[in-house]
Amino acid sequence: MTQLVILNYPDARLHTIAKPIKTVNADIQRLITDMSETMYAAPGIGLAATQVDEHIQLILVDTSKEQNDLQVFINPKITAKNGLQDYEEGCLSVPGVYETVTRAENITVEALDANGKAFKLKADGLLAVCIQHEMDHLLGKVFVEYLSPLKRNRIKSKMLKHNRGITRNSY
Ligand code: K2U
Ligand code: ZN
Repeated sequence: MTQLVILNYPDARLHTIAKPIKTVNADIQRLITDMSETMYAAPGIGLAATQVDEHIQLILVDTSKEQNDLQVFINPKITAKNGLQDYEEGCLSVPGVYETVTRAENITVEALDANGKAFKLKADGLLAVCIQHEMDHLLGKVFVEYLSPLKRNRIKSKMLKHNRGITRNSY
């Protein structure tokens, strides 16, 4: 298993639109394994392939307390949603930033699982928030884009300094 590098905002690659997966093969299953290791090590409760610079429609979610209930969504589509909920979100691509975002409270998601089998899931609460957050990544959208331009620009400046620090210390 390999831990993958997570892209940091405002890396332009985070705004790439992910392509559908045509065949769930061994390469995809290897990526799922590597992404799960990366997510649990972060630690995080979700991760999109976009964040590890793989621009295909694949997201992982694990909102369980014991972090032992990995859910894989390939080519996910939201087919129904209702209600609204506010949640203070974070993002592994924007470390140290937590801001409230409003999203649908209840969603129905249709996707393929890690074996390529189609399934439908009804989700609410944190699971619904996390799935919507990850699916935004597949559209090239980072959660800070829901914030005011003033807040977003402050976060961008903070992240540019943070990223410079990482680059400087990596030699
Ligand atoms: O996309 C990511 O960076 C993964 C997020 C998923 C997430 C964001 C907001 C709300 C729920 C899930 C990371 O797991 S951020 C870490 C985190 C963990 C628990 C609750 C909120 C944020
Ligand atoms: Zn994120």
